[in-house]
Amino acid sequence: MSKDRYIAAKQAWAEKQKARGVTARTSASADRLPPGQKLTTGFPVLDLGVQPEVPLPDWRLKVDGLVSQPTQLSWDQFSALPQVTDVSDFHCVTTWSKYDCTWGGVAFTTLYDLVQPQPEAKFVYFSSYDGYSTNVSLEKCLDDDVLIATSFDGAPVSREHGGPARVIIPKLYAWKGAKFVNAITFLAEDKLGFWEVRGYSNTADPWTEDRYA
Ligand SMILES: Nc1nc2c(c(=O)[nH]1)N[C@H]1C(S)=C(S)[C@@H](COP(=O)(O)O)O[C@H]1N2
Ligand SMILES: [Mo]
Repeated sequence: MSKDRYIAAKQAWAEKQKARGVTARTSASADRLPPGQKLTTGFPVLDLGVQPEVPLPDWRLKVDGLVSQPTQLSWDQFSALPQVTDVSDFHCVTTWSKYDCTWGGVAFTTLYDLVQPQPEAKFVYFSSYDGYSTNVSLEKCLDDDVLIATSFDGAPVSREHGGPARVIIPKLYAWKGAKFVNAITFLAEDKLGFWEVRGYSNTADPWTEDRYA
């Protein structure tokens, strides 16, 4: 499917769900699988039909916006930051979930400390090499399981899964984690990302089926 048709189809789906009254639900599931999700053992690929090829010498991560120390990191500089590993579950809004993903990389809080956001910074906007973007409140980004991941299950994150580096925010639906990330911008006002402007929830909590805005 072409990129435009794919986006149009996904947007139409969101509108149909909304018309059926499926927006936020309050029924939370007590077990590990969020309501409305099905467990998968594979690892589906979701993208915009573009998997940009970014050679490591060309890769950059810009961290800017309302920060005291804006920076642009090369791959070597990024790799020299403290590395962490976290095991988490992955929930895609299209109803599949995957358990026990082992992600390795740099904690969001490490970048936060590096650039020293100003007190007015309350939102984070992520931009990617494929033109994707997504937005998350700063508060949600500061959980210790939020990573800029460069490895998955012990191997470099593959290109189809968003390598060289992708964001992982396990407590939110996976569209909030930008694959192929290349900029992280701290903002005072919220700014909607790619799917958020197309009908997807701004808050994206899997446990309340917070799928569509
Ligand atoms: N840059 C970029 N990041 C993205 C996407 C995308 O299309 N482009 N899709 C999002 C969606 S909808 C999901 S479910 C996950 C999918 O990650 P996966 O392809 O590794 O399963 O990436 C998210 N991050
Ligand atoms: Mo998704």
